[in-house]
Amino acid sequence: MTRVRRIELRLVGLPLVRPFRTSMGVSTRKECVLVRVETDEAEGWGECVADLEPDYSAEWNASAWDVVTTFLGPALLAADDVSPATVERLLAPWRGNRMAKATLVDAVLDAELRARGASLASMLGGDKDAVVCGVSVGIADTTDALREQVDGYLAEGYRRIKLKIEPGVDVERVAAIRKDHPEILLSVDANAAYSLADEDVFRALDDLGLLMIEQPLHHEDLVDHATLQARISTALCLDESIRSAADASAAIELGSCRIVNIKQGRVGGVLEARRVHDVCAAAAMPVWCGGMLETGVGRATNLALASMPGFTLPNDTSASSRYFPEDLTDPFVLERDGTMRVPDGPGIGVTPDPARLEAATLRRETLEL
Ligand code: SMG
Ligand code: MG
Repeated sequence: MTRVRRIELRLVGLPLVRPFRTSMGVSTRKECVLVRVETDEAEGWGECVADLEPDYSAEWNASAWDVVTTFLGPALLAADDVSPATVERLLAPWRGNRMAKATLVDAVLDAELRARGASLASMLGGDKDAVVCGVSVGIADTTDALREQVDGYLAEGYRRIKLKIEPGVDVERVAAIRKDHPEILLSVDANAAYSLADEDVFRALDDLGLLMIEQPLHHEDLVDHATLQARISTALCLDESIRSAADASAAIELGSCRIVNIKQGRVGGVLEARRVHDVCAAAAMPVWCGGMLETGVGRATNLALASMPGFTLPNDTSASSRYFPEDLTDPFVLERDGTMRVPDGPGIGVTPDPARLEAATLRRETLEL
């Protein structure tokens, strides 16, 4: 029987090394909720993938903060036994809010693993000690500016380039990069900016030898994606539309995609992410680990997840230097061969540097037994 004694929330802010533009808008800084739980046995860390605005999903930093402090946190503090086996059930009475729930699930899991001295990767049955990394490149002002960024990332060793696209800034840009680099793994991510009426765009992209087209249609759609997948030969990958293992099963059944992007924060934490992985593995559907511009805490979690056997495509697990002048943890570094080491210490294997954490903290609150 393990109790949660204390839950510390912090809103942290970090500048980004360069603005990140997607079809949803431009991000110039990272702000997210970090949670530290103290159980009878150990401390555990969780990072919320919600952002400054409810654009990628309905959740955002203030909603995550509110639902943790008002409902989810008090429920954990009141429970007699909080463990990886019980935590999801304790949070289940409240619907949705998967990003907020993920933060607590991951923190409880981290604490339990730290107490046992086991790494998250080993608990998940990871079969690699390093994972292959890609990089997600924001929409640039000009094709030449995009070229320069892509060339820089390829020189660093990234093994897959993903270009963000939006209506009007798509085929021509992608074709230019494909012409420069006929052999690389190249994909695009639309963040739900298109509809079935954009068939010409999809037909043109279909000729560019892309690894995948990520989330072209509505952020909750499965049916139109199935229609589109039947019309083009390039694999569709779903990101926003997959909020659970049940969604993944439905997507498989409907033929909505041929690849799944797993973000543990989007599906309610690492335990549900493992179920998404398992559902996909049973259907021989390749998966890869997406990113939400996480600090080192979330990155460590993602690397452990990506070490699982079904993660066979390059992941959006880029180096700390791709995101931040200075990360909250020791920086994650890209190896020359385009891989990144999976942390092997207890739990997620990293903790924030106390001074950097303090300097980045914008707001804090502690919930106690
Ligand atoms: O963490 O490297 C990263 C970012 C990867 O493109 C990325 N994420 O839809 O996959 C996606 C986006 C969502 C974040 S936009 C704020
Ligand atoms: Mg995406």
